[in-house]
Amino acid sequence: MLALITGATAGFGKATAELFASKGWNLVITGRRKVRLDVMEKNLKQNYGVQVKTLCFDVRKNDEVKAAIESLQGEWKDIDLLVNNAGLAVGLSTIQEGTLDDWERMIDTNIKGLLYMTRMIAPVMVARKKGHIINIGSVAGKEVYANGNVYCATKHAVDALNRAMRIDLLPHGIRVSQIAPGLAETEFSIVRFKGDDERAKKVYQGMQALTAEDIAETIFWVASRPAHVNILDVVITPAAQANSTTVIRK
Ligand code: NDP
Ligand code: 8X3
Repeated sequence: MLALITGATAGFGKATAELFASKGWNLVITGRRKVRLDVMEKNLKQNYGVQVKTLCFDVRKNDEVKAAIESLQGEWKDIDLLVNNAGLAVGLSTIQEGTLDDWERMIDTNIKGLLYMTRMIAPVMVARKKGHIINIGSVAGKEVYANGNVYCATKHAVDALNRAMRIDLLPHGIRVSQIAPGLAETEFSIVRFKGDDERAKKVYQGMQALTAEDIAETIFWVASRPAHVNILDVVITPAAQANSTTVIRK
């Protein structure tokens, strides 16, 4: 089995690559940080004896997405599972004070990047009459929270696209699923707060956040259901979180 995971250089994507490799899946891992991809390729091959290909590109740039996916030849084209994971939040501010560049980064990555990837890979799955697309949404795609405006909007778009893809791909035997996590400690908040580690740590203070491995296990569970089962949507939060705004902290 072959999985392509976007955003595999950190957080959920990295943990998912590790778990799938440990289960014997061959992988195409992608991201912008080439050194990290190269190190992962070497380690995954060495530790699990699986085949790994790296593709270094920016999901916001459709010409890069196209060139990267078109570079896959032979068996590498036959992707059984696409994990649309690459994404980010940038900034946390009111709509009247938001930074346009932050908004564009989120819209271009979380919505357009996911679409560019899907547009390249879904037709191959349709031709093969099989495949599975797992989209990484968020609790931010189920509700909105103060100052989360544009990030929440992008994840609501993922939520809508997940359901829309399910309808469009249904006649072609392709499964479509969303995982919608709550608070998970990865590089997510460091990116959101532009490298401010202290502010990032405070997001998870006094509570036990989800780990990247928790999400990887969920993705693996969804991907490994019997062929007649499709999991449409999984909302997963820490035990200490009820929704985006209700969190118990010690
Ligand atoms: P991380 O910051 O740890 O990882 C994000 C990954 O996305 C990195 O591998 C990064 O790779 C990649 N990425 C970001 N922008 C681009 C781009 N333009 N082109 C290619 N790759 C890109 O965050 P998480 O693992 O936490 O986030 C993964 C997904 O989960 C995101 O979609 C996020 O919105 C979602 N999510 C996160 C939650 C959390 O609390 N952590 C909760 C709910 C959802 P590189 O920088 O090398 O390009
Ligand atoms: C990430 C979870 O609550 O920080 O999507 O938006 S949250």
